[in-house]
Amino acid sequence: MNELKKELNRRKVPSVRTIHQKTAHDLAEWKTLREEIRTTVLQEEYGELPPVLLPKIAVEKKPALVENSIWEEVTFEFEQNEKRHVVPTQLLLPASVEKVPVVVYLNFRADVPDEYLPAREILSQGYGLFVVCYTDATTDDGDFENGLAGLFQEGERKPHERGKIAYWAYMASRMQDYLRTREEVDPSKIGVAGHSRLGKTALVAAATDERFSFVCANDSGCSGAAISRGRNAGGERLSDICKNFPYWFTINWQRYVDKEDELPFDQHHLLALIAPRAAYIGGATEDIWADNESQFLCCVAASEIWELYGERGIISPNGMPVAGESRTDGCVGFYLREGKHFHTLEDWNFGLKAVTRYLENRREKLCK
Ligand code: GTR
Repeated sequence: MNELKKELNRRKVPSVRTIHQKTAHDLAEWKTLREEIRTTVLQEEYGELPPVLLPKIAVEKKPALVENSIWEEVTFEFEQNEKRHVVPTQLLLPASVEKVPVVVYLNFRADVPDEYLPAREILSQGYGLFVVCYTDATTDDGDFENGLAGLFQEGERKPHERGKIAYWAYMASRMQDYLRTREEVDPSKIGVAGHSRLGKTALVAAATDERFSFVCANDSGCSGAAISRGRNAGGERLSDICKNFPYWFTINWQRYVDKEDELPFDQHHLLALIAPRAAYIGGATEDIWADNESQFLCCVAASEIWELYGERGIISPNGMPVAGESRTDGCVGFYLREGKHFHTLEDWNFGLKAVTRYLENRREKLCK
């Protein structure tokens, strides 16, 4: 661990307990400071999520994907300022005598199963899935007049106003609202997952909605789970992401291009907003762009906040995992798969194994 702390110092990564020259020394102080951290991260990077709307819901049954499960198409109809937007989602639940855990999954496509979504295998592990194609919420471009963005954005975006990631995260929270109305679902076991830009989105959803009890963020990289300061060669930097995808973020985020040292926070502050709930971060060996070391360091740097809660953060006495290994015995974890930028069954298995262990341990604790 000492080597890791040295690397964090070398990169001048600020303590996760500190922002704007204020430091939280204990849990009570953290609970106050975290609100300032959340406000700052949103103001500078993603934007505040829109106010909660109560959509009209329509449910249509579909043929089950596997035996002993249900599949329903759940349609959300949002209305605001005399504008309407409809988002189709897919709910798949395994039959069970007990209430089931469910993963809200933001995907690039509406298909179930999908190359990123081995739905049969996930259901067979006892997890339900609630899936949305992210562009059905609002498009992945600089147009803020369509979909959910069109319901809320008034005129030109101001520097602190939300980018697209905040809208996608908002959709995940509205899906959670609906899940909590379903008696088959255990409301204390609803999590959120995503890959790449949607891994970033899953982190924002979990950081802003405390009802999510776990998050799995796969290959989320720059402006996701990777520390921005002192990036490794070949890793995506703010200059890249702000040039290619400025609309994912606030306009404020551009101010830190090539000035990462001036950031009042780093991505471990985002991760720490999820404490004391579970956060599992996935990387792939050939995904240099997402910078695995920076993602792993983020887990290490955020972990002390879990310790303030009396929980374990990342447990990794021997440093970073090698390919095929996971460090997921704590409430924060990192796993590394061999191969390219992708959301594979192996990633899902790493993540769900960690989540299952977390949920079981938590139950044991509650029973004591
Ligand atoms: C890349 C982007 C990454 C990642 C990825 C994706 O081009 O630079 O940060 O988000 O797209 O979402 O597919």
